[in-house]
Amino acid sequence: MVLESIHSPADVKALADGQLPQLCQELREFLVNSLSRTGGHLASNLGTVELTVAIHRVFDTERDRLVFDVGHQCYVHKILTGRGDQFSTLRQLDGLSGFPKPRESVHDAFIAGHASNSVSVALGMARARTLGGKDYCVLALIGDGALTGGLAYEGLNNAGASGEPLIVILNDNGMSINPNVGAIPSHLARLRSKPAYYHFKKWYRSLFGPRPSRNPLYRFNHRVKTSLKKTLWPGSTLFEDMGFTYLGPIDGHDLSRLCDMLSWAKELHCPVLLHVNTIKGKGVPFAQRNPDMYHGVGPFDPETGRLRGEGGETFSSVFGKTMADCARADPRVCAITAAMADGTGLSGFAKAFPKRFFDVGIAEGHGVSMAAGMASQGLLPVFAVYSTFLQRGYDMLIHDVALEGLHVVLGVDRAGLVGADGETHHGCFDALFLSELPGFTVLCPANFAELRRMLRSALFERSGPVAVRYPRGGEGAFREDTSDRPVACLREGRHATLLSYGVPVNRTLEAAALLEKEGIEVRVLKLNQIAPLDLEILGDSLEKTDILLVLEDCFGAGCVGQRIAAILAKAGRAPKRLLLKNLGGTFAPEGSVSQLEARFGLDAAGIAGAVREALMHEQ
Ligand SMILES: Cc1ncc(C[n+]2csc(CCOP(=O)(O)OP(=O)(O)O)c2C)c(N)n1
Repeated sequence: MVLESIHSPADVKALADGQLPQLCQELREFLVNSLSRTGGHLASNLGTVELTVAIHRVFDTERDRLVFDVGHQCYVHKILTGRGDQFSTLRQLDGLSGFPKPRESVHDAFIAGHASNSVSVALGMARARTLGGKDYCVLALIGDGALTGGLAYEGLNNAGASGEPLIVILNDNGMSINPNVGAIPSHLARLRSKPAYYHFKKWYRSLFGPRPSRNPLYRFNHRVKTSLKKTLWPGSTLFEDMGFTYLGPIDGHDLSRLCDMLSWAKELHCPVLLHVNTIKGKGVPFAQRNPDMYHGVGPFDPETGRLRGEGGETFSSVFGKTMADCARADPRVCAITAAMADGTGLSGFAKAFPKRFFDVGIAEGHGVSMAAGMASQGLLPVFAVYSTFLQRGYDMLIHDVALEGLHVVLGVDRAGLVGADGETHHGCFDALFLSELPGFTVLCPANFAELRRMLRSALFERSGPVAVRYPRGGEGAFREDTSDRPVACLREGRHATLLSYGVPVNRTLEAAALLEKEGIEVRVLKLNQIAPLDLEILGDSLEKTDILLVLEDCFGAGCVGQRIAAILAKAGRAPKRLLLKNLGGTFAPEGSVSQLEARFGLDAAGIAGAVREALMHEQ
């Protein structure tokens, strides 16, 4: 076993060339076996095995800075940098993160999770290096999917013109999570079909010996050739036009070619874009056949790839079906996704209404603005987007949607704690930032029936911007549809009032049941609408007990509880004791939702404990 001897990148460098194919084979086996137990991002990592090995052969990630885009493809890097033995804890509470984390290892240059920022971050590092008089290399590893995000172009535009030595490795597999969309993939496909250009460049370079970029004649010729080519041959690549030296496209599974090209890119000392073609899911038939399905998976059978324990209705699937029903009823209804058709439950809609379905790529800001344009012309656009990625579209929500009060509907998926993806992915801000926007209505279903009703109401009964926010996964024990009221009383009690919204209502009811056994009677209130929120909506429902406890799986500053406290204080109607239980000021780590709820005291035991404590203070 070659992999057993690898504990650090130095061990990778020490291997003979002939051992590398074996290492790659063992890495793939390791990924399949390990992820079959824990789940994780399988297909993207299988596709970047050779590329990651080659990076570690040529660069020193302790000194050089390797910036991953999204970072879901960092597993092989983690294995080669001494973290293989922690893979049984991948994406679990206090375990190994599924994304790069500088806190975890010196080899992880930067945090990642959200797409398209790697070139900007890498340029910042390159500038710091140059200003500091240092000479380490800076690399950004970005996929063709991430290249659909506008931020990537802001980075490329600036980096190309900067002249800063920096290497952007474009991992082009033709896939985002689903097949990639838009004009850029077509541009890349055209480049892919012209390997002759690369072969010519390689031959020309070989004329100048083993280290051509040290040869002044080569450097001079390179500059003349680049400017001549730009003037005389307009068919250059987008990247060359932006100031990059473009290398490739090369086969991303050919190790010796990868090492050769990475060394060349390193020698060039300028902004370089290395175009690498890879196959997502490479080497594992079931993943290679269905790379979208094995992009991110739960546990599966390592032989057949059959997923274990998946299936069943989720908030996303109910959302998708309701959207299709609404589209059937009204031809103005359109659906938008930012590269998350499967994740947001819209695949069925896409098949049934291809003309009214728009995948904009990883471009959440654009998705919001496009929805605003559609709404301004009388359509009924619904942008289905994960809470965490909607953060990318905040200015567009303010400027393009809220200012004109346009009737854009947001399906805010993965609101609240999401589990294994961890701190970059929890949907813990939308309840705060959407509620702050003038004219926005924010609805919070706690079960499927409420989601169906609230989505219909958002589309057909309300005006202005409306967000319907719902969590990852399925519904809990609470199934009653209370969506006809802004505030619903689920249970009466005289000792304290518990207020929550969305699926945390389940935990609140469980806590009430626990307390009842001890003779403590709590009222349970459920907010169906967290914005707008005023005294009229809240009524006198919060004043029936001396103690009010507001429970939320979002950040503390600006949370619903704080807004309620301000409303009640202003009216001189604050309860004797008002307690807010939420995530406070911390980023929640990875872990199952129930583990995280317990950690933040938002599980039934934690809530019951908080009530007992509040009652003790009252005595
Ligand atoms: C801003 C943002 N939107 C959406 C996502 C969800 N997402 C994670 S990976 C991915 C596809 C990335 O495709 P690509 O960069 O080509 O990498 P590949 O998985 O194909 O290697 C998407 C859409 C994200 N991480 N960040």
